[in-house]
Amino acid sequence: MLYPRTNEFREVIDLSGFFDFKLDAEKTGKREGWQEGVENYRLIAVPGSWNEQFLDTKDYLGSAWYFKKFFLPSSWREKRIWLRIGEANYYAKVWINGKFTGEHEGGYLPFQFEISRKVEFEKENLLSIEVNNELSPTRVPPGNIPDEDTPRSPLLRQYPNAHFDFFPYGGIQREVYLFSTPKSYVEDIGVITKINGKRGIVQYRVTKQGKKAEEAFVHLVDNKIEVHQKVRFLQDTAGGELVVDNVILWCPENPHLYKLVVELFSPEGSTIDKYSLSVGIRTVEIKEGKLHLNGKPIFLRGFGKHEDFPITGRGLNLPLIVKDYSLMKWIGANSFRTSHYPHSEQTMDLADREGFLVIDEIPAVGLFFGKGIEQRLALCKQYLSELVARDKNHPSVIIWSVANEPHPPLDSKKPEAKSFFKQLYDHTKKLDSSRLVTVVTVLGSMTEVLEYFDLIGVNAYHGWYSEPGQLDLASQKLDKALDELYRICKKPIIQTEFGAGAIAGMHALPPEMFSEEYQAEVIKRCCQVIESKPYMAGEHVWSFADFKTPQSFRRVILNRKGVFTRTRQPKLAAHLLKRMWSEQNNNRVASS
Ligand code: BDP
Repeated sequence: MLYPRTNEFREVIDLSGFFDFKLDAEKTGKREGWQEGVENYRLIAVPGSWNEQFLDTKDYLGSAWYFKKFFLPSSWREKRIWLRIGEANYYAKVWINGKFTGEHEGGYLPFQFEISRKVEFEKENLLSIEVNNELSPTRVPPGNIPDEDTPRSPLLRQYPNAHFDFFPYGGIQREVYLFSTPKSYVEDIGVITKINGKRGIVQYRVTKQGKKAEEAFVHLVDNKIEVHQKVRFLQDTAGGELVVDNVILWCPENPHLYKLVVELFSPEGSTIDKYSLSVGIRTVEIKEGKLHLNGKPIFLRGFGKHEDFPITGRGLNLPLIVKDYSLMKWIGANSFRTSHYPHSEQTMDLADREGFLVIDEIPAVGLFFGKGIEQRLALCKQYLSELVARDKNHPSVIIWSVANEPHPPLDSKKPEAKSFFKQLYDHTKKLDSSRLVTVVTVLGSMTEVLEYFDLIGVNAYHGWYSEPGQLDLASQKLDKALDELYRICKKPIIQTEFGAGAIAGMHALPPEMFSEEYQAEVIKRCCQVIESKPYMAGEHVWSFADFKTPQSFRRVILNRKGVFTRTRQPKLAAHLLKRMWSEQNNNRVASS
C-alpha cells in the first residue's frame, strides 16, 4: 500500500482539522440516518484520541460518529478519487453523501476506498464515519473477557477492562486524506534488497491498475548514481533487478537512502503516472547463531515504546515523534519495538532517515486460546497482511513480531496454540521472506512454540514482578533463566522488556522500589547479565516513556516504567543508559 503523495500526476487533500462529532452510546445512529449528517454535534480534533478532548469521553467505549464536508477541485474529474483513513480504533464504517462506502475492522493501520463514483463536483460532499472502540474477547487486542474464559487473577482487573496494559484509546488517531491518482496508476511497489560484494541489488515489483499502462520505467538515484530499467507489463505486475556498484549500505551509523522512481508509460510513450520511494539497501539475517545486519553481527539497544501523550492520547503528534528520535539518539539507542501495535507511517519514515532498527509488531497482545480463537487468528493474519503491505519497503524494519505475551502462557502446550503460532509464522514468511519473524513471550513460557521462529523476544521483570527489592537475587535468576531458555531454543534472543517502575522525583538510598535509583539499578544489572551472554541479540528496556493505562491499584495513573516521564524528561535511568550505551558505541568504533 503506497502512502498518498502529491506530484504532477497525483494530489492529496488533508482533511485533518476539526470534524463534527457525536457519541452514539445507544447505537441508534444508523437507524436514525446519521450517515446523512446530524444537527447536534460538537467539534473534535482529528487526528487525536477522543478520550481526553472532552470530560465525558475519558473512558468511553462504544460508537461515535465523525462528519466532514468537503469540495473537490474540478481537475479531479478525470482522476480516480480515494479516501484514506490513517487508522480508526478499532472498527470504522464509512459513508460518502449518505452512500455506504466501506468498513474496516482493526486499529493502527490505514485503509482506503475508491470513492470516484460516490462524490460530486461543484457541490459540497459529506463524509460520515462511525467508529467503534468497544473491547471484546474476539477483537485483537481483546478485552472484556468473561472470567470463566481465561483464568486471570482478580488482582489483575482494571477499568476499562482491557486484556492489555495500555489505555484503549478510541477515535480517528491518524490523518484522513482524499487523494487522486490517474485512471491507470501505480498501485503498489515492493522492494527487496541484497548485497553481492560491493554491489547492492534492488529487486523490485510494480503493480499497476488500468488498461492504459503498458510499460514502467524504473530508476534508482542518489546524488552520485542513476541506474534504470524498462519493464513491460504482461499482467498487472512486472518486476526486475537494479544493480548499484560501490553501494552505500543503509545502517544505523549511515542510513543512506536511494530514491526509486517508477514511471508508467502509455502505449504512445507518454508518462501517465509516477511514484517515488526511499530505498535503503541492507540485509538482515541470522548467521552462525547471531543477528546480522549487512553481514555483520549487530546488538540491538533501545526500548519498547508506546504512542501516548497527554490530551492527544494516541493521536498523531509530529513534534513528539521528532523529539522521541532526538532523545533516542541522545541516549545512544539504535532500535525500538513498536509495542504493542503498528506506529504511525511518519514514525516509520523517520526511522529510515534517522537509522533506527525496528521490530514491527501487530496488536496481538493479551491473546488467549479459549473461545473465539478462530476469529482472533483470522484477525492476526489480517493485521500481518496489512502491516507488511504498509511497511514492507522500510529498511528500518528488520523483524516482524506476531504477538506479545500471549496469555496465559501455559496454554501454549495445547495443540491449537501451537498451530496458532505456526500459522502466524508461515503467513508472515509468505508475505515477506526477506525479514526475520519473532514472537515476544514471557521468559520461560511458551517454549513449545519457539521452534517456529527465527529469533525469540522475551520479557522478564526480575527485581520487579519477581524478586521485588532483591537486586542480587534478581540478577542471578535472570542469568539462569536466560541460559535455560537458550538451552531449549538455541536461537538468538532479544530481551524485549525489562525494567522497573519509578516515580520521577522519588529517591531512595539504598535503592527501593519506585525510586529513580532502584529503576536505574535494575536496568543496569539486567543489561550486565544480558550483555554477558553471547547468544543475546539485544536489550530493549521497558519502557521509553511513562504511559497511560487503564485504572488499577497496580498503576499510579500511568505505567511508570519509562526512563523518560510522559512529557519526556529524563529519570536517573536515562542518564545511566546514556553512559552505558555511549561507552559501548565508543568501544565499537575503537575496535572496528
Ligand atoms: C509486560 C507487557 C507490557 C506491560 C509490562 C508491565 O508486555 O505491555 O506494560 O509488562 O507490566 O508484561 O509494565
